[in-house]
Amino acid sequence: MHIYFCGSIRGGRDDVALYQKIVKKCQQYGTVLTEHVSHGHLTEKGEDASLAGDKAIHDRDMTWLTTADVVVAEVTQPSLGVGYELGRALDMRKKIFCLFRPSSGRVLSAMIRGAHDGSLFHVRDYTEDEVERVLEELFSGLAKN
Ligand code: 6IA
Repeated sequence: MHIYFCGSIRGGRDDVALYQKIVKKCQQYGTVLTEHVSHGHLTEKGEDASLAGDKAIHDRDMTWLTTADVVVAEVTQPSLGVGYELGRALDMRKKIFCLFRPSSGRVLSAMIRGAHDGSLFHVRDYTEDEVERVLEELFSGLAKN
């Protein structure tokens, strides 16, 4: 299974440790195409900007998204890029799971929570200590379908 993980980069890297946990767990179920999103050395400042530039990043990510079987997004830290990826993924009729932590004190965008349809697009509230169990549930549900 090809898994496309979305997490904030230029939107802010506060949750990068959690992204690492999510990617590690997802790797038990398949290949995570976007493992780099969880890399600790990647900062929002752009020191790691690819020499090829933003267009190359965008085009490569869209190619990966096209090949993905499922999209997992941590959406607590607001990110324009993640929102864009989710819209494009929905247009591609991908199965999408958004994970949000209400304990952050943030309120999730209505354009993400309101997209929940219980079929292709899922929004799941969770706490950090249950992240692995939530992912187990999600992937076992996928296996049944
Ligand atoms: O707007 P954001 O940067 O927060 O968007 C984050 C999302 O866009 C992630 O889910 C990634 O899949 C994608 N993305 C954004 N930037 C990159 C990137 N390098 N490499 C791969 N995917 C990316 C940019 C590094 C940057 C710090 C210069």
